[in-house]
Amino acid sequence: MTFDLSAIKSTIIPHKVEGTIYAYGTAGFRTKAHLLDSVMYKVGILAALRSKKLNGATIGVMITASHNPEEDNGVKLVDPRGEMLEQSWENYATKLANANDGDSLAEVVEQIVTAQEINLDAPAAVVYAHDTRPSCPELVKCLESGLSVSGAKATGYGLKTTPMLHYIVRCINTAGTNDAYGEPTEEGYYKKLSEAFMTAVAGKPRLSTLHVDCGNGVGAPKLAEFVKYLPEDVLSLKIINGDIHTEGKLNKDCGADYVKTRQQAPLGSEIAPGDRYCSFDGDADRIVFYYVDSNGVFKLLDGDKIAGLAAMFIMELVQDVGIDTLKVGVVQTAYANGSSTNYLTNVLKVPVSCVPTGVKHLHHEAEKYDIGVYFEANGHGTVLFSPEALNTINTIEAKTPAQQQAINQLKAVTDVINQTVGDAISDMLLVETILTNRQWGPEEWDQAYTDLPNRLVKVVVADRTIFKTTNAERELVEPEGLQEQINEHVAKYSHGRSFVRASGTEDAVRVYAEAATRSETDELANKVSLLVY
Ligand code: 16G
Ligand code: ZN
Repeated sequence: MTFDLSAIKSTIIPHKVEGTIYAYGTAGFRTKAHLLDSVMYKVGILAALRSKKLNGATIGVMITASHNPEEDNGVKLVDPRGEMLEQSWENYATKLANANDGDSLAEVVEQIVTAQEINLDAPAAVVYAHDTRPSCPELVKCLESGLSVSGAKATGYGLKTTPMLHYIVRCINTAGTNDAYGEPTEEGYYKKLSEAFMTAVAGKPRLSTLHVDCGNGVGAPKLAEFVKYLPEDVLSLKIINGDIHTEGKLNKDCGADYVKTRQQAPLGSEIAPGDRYCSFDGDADRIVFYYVDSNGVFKLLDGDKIAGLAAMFIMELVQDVGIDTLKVGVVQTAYANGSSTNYLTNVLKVPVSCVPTGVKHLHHEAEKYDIGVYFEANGHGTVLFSPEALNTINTIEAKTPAQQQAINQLKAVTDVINQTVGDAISDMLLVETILTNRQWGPEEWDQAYTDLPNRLVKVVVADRTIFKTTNAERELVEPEGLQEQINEHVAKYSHGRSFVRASGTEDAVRVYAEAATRSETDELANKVSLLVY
């Protein structure tokens, strides 16, 4: 169990390409897979140190590059309650990854140990999993070698979706407490979700078949396994793009990111009016829905639409249960469609917070509410119930059968939802719960509000770090004067809105624009892009 500081000097896996610089960003480390062997080894060390710091609490490591192309890969850490790695540790991750010889690596480890007052003899436990990328098996070995030199008790969970690993970490760390989250196994996950879903839709007729585009990723085999836990008359699913064995197919012209950014149906779908569709991304932590209307027009039901649906349903349930003292809130980013914010604020009359891009920001803000609904427009999100809210829901006594029914349903909803992180399978079940209870098709769901036309443009610039933002990324403070120029353009358009921010995952700047019509939106996006060059 001891940490062998001298051994890391001889076992270090150095960078393959000299001069590569790594950064632990919004999505952990993410780059071309062949550049990651050294990083994986260091992440093994980091995970062990994090676990030792937390007296042996189990830490998770997920190897995935989500919606990125197949040749990429990545890795991120999961903290004991299933959340993302605490932000203050991201810097340690970056420092470790960039240490390129045994001596400097040992030095960085010592710095972390001193700064965090870590007892190197404390126990360490780490669980890890990976997605379907061909590069994973090699990278897993590198991670294992870092874990081994750090004396961590390491347990591989093999192929998993990202949210499954988050779930498993939380289950392990809460086992035997009042706060136990479930069985820390894949089967335990399927059972918890399927049982909760059956309760949540009990007595309601099943909806038509939902086609699920799995982006040829890990969601496909896992969803195929999951449906075995649900009778056909409760939920009917049909998987498309479920080929995880043919090289080159992962996320290729399909999956949630493709559908959201192109605003078109994925390869392999033959979508007709009346059909119901959704898409997962490559590690199954994001989901978007879509359909074509009676005129054959493609319509997207993205993360904003899911947030609106979930907030509406949960607020009504809370009222039916008679616990509307609980404060419900919604968290969005600047990418949320203006119409969605308007709907939440003025129709549902629910408080809305706007935070910078990246799940950790949304998650933390959502924790400030009793029930916090958070979704990024790209389909990543979930609902958090505070311990007090859960306690209220679990202990309230019904005075009428109608109230009892509402309580049962709200309890089931808290179990359908993966509260550790956004989860495509769990979010899919939440949406199906609501649509089944309302007996709604996608068109009824879509009626809540009409999206403003919007455009997202990627602009490659010489140095994206000069773009500094404030006000949850909605305004630029630097380069000086640029925001005023953007404002001048925006003012000319009805419902105009535009903002510029540096990407956290790509070497580029993103320009977002929305306005009352498609042509005005395109014009505004163009004008702002020209300012940024
Ligand atoms: C990462 C984030 C995602 C965000 C995206 C923005 C997590 C787990 N993932 O993938 O939430 O939407 O970055 O990318 O936080 P960008 O900075 O390149 O626009
Ligand atoms: Zn993902």
